[in-house]
Amino acid sequence: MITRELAEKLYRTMCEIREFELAASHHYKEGDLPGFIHLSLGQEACAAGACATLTDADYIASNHRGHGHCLAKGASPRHMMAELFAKKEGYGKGRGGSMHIADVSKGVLGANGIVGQSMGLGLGAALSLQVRKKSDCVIAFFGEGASSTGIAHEAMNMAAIWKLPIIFFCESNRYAELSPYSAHVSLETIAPRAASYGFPGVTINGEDVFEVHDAVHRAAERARSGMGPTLIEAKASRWHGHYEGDPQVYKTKEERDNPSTFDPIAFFETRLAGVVGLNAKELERIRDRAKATIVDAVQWASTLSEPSSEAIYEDVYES
Ligand SMILES: Cc1ncc(C[n+]2csc(CCOP(=O)(O)OP(=O)(O)O)c2C)c(N)n1
Ligand SMILES: [Mg+2]
Repeated sequence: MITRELAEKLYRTMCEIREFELAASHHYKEGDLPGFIHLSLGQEACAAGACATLTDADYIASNHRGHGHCLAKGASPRHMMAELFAKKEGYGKGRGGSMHIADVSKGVLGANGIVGQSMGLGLGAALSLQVRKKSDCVIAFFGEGASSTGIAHEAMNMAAIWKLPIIFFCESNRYAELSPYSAHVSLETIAPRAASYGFPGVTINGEDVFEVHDAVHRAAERARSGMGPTLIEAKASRWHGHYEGDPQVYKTKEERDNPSTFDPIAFFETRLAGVVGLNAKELERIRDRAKATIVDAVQWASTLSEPSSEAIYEDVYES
């Protein structure tokens, strides 16, 4: 059941993710952010809807396209932006960058540059919850490309055998790196793969934040009550290239020129807001606050200092 309060939260989170990603894109083009960044523009409803079902005691394991997951799970926009700007106050002290953001106090176990590893990491966290007899659960976020890796199948098999409290959340965003879905997946949907391990798999509209919330809420209840994993495949759309700066020559010109044909935020504004009685003025107020939060994060991050070169030897284990 989506209350008005929950709908406001879902919308605010989607707007914060959108503003964060637009700001990151802008500052990347300006040359302010070192390294690679992968943006989740167009996929905001997945992170917002899924994480709104969780508490701080639940965990998420994220992938290389993880800004939205971390924000939605409660990581600080300031400290995330500081990490992207490679500043000392960033989550990784400015040395990890976009793909290595973690905040254990919020249950964010880490973004991850190794495709598929969010599933292994999430599996370990779920086993730990089971051993400690907790009723919390884990979401492992991954892409449809990652769904064909060896670790994906090992993790799903083990989670099924041990009935671990984990939700395998696949953001099926039409591409894996530069390859379209049909070039690397033989099925029309990923969800039926769950059947081969004996647990439920569902395909949902990842652009409808209410639908995402509903599916993950059910899966979380199943996980918390000891019934084991669920695979959720959310069909979504990756607006930008694989990484910022990707010329996207593998997309049609039409797709490149109109990336926002499917817009989960516009869908919320035109179709979902009315269901819970949110009007245009209220939406504008929430959007403005989200924007102000990200403007503040960028301003804060850009004034901080970089780590010293000696800091590269800190936090390194010696044998
Ligand atoms: C183990 C491993 N193999 C290959 C890569 C290179 N790589 C980075 S992202 C990516 C595609 C991932 O596609 P998908 O899982 O659909 O996620 P998306 O980028 O679409 O969010 C690949 C092959 C990697 N980082 N790690
Ligand atoms: Mg993909």
